[in-house]
Amino acid sequence: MKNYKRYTVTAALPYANGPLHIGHLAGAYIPSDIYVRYLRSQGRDVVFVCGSDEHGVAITLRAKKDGTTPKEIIDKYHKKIKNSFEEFGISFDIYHRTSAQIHHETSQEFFNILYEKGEFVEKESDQFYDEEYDQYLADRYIIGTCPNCAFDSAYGDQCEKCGSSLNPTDLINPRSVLSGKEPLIRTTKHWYLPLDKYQPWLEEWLIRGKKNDWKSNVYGQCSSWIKAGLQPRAMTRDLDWGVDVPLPGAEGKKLYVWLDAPIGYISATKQWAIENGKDWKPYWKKQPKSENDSRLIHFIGKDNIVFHCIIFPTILNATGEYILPDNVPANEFLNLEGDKLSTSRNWAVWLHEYLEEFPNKQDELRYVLCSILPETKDSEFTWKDYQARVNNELVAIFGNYVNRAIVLTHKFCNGKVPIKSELYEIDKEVIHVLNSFPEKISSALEEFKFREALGLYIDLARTGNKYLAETEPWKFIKTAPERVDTILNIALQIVANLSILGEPFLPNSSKKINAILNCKQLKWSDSGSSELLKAGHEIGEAELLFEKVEDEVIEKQIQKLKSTAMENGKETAKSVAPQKEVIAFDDFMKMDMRIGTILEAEAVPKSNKLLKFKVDTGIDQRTILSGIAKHYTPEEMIGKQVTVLVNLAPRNIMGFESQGMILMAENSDGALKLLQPSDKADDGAEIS
Ligand code: B3M
Ligand code: ZN
Repeated sequence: MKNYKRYTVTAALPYANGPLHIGHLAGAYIPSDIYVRYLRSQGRDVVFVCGSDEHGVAITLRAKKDGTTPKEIIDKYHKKIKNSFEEFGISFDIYHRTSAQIHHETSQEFFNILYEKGEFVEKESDQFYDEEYDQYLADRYIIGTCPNCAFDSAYGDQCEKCGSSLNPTDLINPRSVLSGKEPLIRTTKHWYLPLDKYQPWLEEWLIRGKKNDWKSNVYGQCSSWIKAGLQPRAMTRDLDWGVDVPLPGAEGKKLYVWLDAPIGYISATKQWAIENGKDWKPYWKKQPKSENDSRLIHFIGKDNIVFHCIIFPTILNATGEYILPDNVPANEFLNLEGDKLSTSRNWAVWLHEYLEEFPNKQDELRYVLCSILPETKDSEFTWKDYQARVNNELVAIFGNYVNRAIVLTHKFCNGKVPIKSELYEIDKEVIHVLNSFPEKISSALEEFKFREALGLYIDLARTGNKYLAETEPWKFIKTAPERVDTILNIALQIVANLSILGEPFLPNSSKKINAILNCKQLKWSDSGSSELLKAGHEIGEAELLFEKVEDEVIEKQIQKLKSTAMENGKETAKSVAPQKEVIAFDDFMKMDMRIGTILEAEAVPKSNKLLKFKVDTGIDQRTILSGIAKHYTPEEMIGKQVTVLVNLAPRNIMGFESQGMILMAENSDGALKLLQPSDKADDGAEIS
């Protein structure tokens, strides 16, 4: 585990165009905060920066939607977002904003460095234009169908569904967000970053250099993007909101938001340095060889991978002066109750609302979200799972253990840490296990495996519970009080360790434990020890760390979401299942799908779901079973043409061999629909 001289940790700058929800926390902010708290606890030199992303079309569109100005939007939401982060203990060293003067200056400096080095290519190009609004259409002003995943509301610069980075002209059926009409094409001049020129460098630095270090979901997206061949990308826009292009004759041109936003990490660090009497350069600029030991880590969500792993490093590298990201442990998406989180559909658990409805329960949400972080694939938040994890893990294991150790100490040892005398085998064993926890949790955190690290942390509380259950000190307080003292001394040392090791995950609970133990926050390096609390030390009163979540509390949240779904004209909360993991084209080609005709159909004895068919697949006639008896009768199926996956391994179902699968579409209400050719097709016609 390499110990760097200093750490620059960034978390994605949230657009100041709306409040934060649990998806934001689960994407970049809880992982980054855990990582930084852990580093700080080890006494390492860390700067943790973030801020509001206040430019770009996301802001101007929100202003247009709300009938106000971009300035009013960013002032409103910058404040709201900053407050949510503070409330949830996301411990940035600075939460800055890209509308600040220092950021405009820093971004323009970057542009000038690259411009003067001749890194940009000045080019006239066709740009979508909305005649009705007399406006060029860049980024989120233009939507259309994603050429990669067919998502029908992909933006002009990226597809939020599959994460692809796009040029507006890549979109199928492009439409202006302003007028809703198909846009015109007009030529306009912009300054392009010739990413194709940096392809060899990226193949070396990323494809070969990061293969073993970066998470597979991140590395995979980057390598497929690079291998597809990098294209020049415009780094300026025709907009009236953003950082001015610092060139004569460039009136009306702004820097592309994804050029200026990542530079926001640097301008935030500059501002932090000013406010704290520090030098920002060692955290970002290459230092003399001996000194050049800064680790830059970007925490983001998967839709920002390309910008943080390819475009921003290319810009940093092109200046020749900056360090490059050592790792970008991007998370995938968090979904909510079977549907994608959506600001526009109000399908979210908003942080400011959670804080109102669950006062002082930030650690509970930190815990649940950390337990389900979408570290390598999308994951799901449900209120039932929230209740189960709080009640069965935080209350029943962690909180219960701490409370037992404290209550027993007050009951049998007058509220003082008792003397530890002769150690039995079981004591030596639990002390040995305790010694191993810091290293195990550290290793997981150093590899950005936050779910695993949290699971290990709760195992320490389980270890404590098991120790008390097996030693049962309450049984021999009269016969062997010194034995009771030894057991409770060790139990209290475990509690003290839970405070140190838990601080990155559950900072408030850690503080509460310190108050109960009447001791100050100890350092990570102290953890693992069974000598943290000295005999005779007076502890504080017992206090429950967590409360059970009652059914009605959860039911209220679920009903709130359902009514939101109804307002959105959705009969049920579920609408569209989230997309599965992206697959390679070759994987798709392994499937052999054909058109077939149903020759015979009958119900399957003892089953109310299955129908048994004889299908003419054009290749042969074969038996296929399908779970559609609740949706179609045997009679109505005969003669229908269907889509068949013919090369699926045969399966034995209710005593019959089913040789393939009839493909169906499932509505959100569970209704099954046959996939049929639009008109008569040949049996055996191949589908691709
Ligand atoms: N503002 C977040 C987003 O795409 C974007 C991140 C910028 S980090 C420099 O929602
Ligand atoms: Zn897509």
